[in-house]
Amino acid sequence: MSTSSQPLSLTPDDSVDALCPDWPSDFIERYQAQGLWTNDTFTSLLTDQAQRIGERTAVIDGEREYSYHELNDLALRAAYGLTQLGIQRGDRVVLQLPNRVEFIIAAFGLFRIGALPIYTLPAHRRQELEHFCRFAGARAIITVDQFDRFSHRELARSVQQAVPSVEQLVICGDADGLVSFDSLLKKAPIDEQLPTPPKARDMAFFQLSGGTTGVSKLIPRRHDSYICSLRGSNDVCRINEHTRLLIALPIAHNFPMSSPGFLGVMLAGGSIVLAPSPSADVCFELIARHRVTMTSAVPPLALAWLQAAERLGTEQLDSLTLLQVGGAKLVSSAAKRIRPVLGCQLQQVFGMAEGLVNYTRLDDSEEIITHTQGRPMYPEADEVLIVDRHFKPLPAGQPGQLITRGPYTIRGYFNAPEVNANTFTSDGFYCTGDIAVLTENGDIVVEGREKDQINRGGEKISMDEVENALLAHPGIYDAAVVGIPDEYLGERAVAFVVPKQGETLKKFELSKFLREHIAAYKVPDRFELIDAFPQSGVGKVSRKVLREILKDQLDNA
Ligand code: OOB
Repeated sequence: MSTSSQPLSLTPDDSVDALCPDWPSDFIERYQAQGLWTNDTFTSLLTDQAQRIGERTAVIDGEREYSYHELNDLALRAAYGLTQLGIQRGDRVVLQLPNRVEFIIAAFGLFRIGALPIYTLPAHRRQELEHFCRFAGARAIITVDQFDRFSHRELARSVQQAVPSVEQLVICGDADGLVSFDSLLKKAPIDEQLPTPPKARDMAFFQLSGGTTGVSKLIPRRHDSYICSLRGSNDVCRINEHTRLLIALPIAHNFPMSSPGFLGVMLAGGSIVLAPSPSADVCFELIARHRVTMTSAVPPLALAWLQAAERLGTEQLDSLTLLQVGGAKLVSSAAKRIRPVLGCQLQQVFGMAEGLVNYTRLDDSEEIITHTQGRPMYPEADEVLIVDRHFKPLPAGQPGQLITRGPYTIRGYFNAPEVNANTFTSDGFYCTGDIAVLTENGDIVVEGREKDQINRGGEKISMDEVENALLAHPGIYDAAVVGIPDEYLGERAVAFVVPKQGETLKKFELSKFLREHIAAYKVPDRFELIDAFPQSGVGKVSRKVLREILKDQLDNA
């Protein structure tokens, strides 16, 4: 069991500023002097666009279309409505919404009052939401009535019962007696009715880490450093007001949010098209209907679209010039098929919610685009080192752990001093846990990982977290989760489960049990019931060694 996460819970009135590590002052001055950090905030970004290009289309969500002016107006209404619910500057608000415009309205509403959204995924379930609410002392949850045949409204209700800090629930769709999101939008406030807008150095929101210890850690992001990553991404990806970006991946994830994502496109004055599902049938149709120019996918989705192109043809993809693929390693054989089959350029994206994002460049050779995961968006400001076990930098060609520091890579997780001590070097480098090689040309090739995590087609699974969730089952004595290679997903999860004496466990019941507590993507693809874990000669083995032994057993079976 993990012991490294802080078992702390906050009340809504606790300030989180001191718990969000910041850059040292010499770095702050440097990034400001270099123009990497400016005085812009997400609030100023949207009001500027509303003034500059107010009539242009910002977002398309099904039959609904919003101009920048309308979006800004709705964000201000949401801000006012939220203050009327008692949400104030510095409050944490869990946002759990699928790809719909309310996500953007809610986020910009919260930014305007200086409240801090915590971006959860629609896949998250009770255990995850309760943890985020408790750990951050969230005052409210904003969610949807239902999505994918699951009632998020009831989930929010049960989380509220368990976590006293959660005073308000706001529901998009049928609110069933709770506060409806639409009701927040009734009044257009005048400036004096809203608190002072945020400043560039303020905290803006929390993203979630993939998680290596028991639970996802919260990633504190500030306006200035995050907008820096948008600008860099927009330059590399050549985003402009003609860009039409389709959001097929979950909008709350860092990739479709900021690489360059919907926020980058808003900064450039382009248009965003929200896809309710990533399936090829839905997305190809949206691409054709709205003349989409670019989109982003994880490798299994790109593979699914490659396959669908045989069935659906590619006439609908006429306008698409760029497909970004990232989140997990794209094998070069698949990379090579993107242009010939889908008729658009490929860009590989190797990024992380903690910061650093690497891109292949649009004018790179086909060889670099299909065989590497690119280079940092700011080659001068992003410090990237490949190091050995003693943190000694290695020369090009030699694999080692990638560590990084820069103007948009965090200096520490929220409220996690012990984890931070293990994950950041004393001079502030983030240790990614990724094993990579630098080519002579300076491009990064990801070769593997040394962190305790499974990357299931871009979705990150902490083995610790799943093991802990299994141990909550009354019939389970012990459990260990391992990742095994998979042609389609890159990796899949297998759980080894030791039942308590006299217990008979059914595999499908274990899967059902987990689904009630944690996100479905974390539920192992396969369960192996065994009588006891293998022992080593020298007493109890570490989790890491145990997982290795079990994996070998599978390989040799
Ligand atoms: C993105 O962010 P996260 O936070 O979900 O996951 C980060 C981790 C990386 O440390 C690495 O292990 C893996 O995901 N990863 C890749 C990869 N892109 C991410 N591994 C191999 N090849 C790639 N291209 O996944 C993320 C954030 C922003 C942009 C893109 C991806």
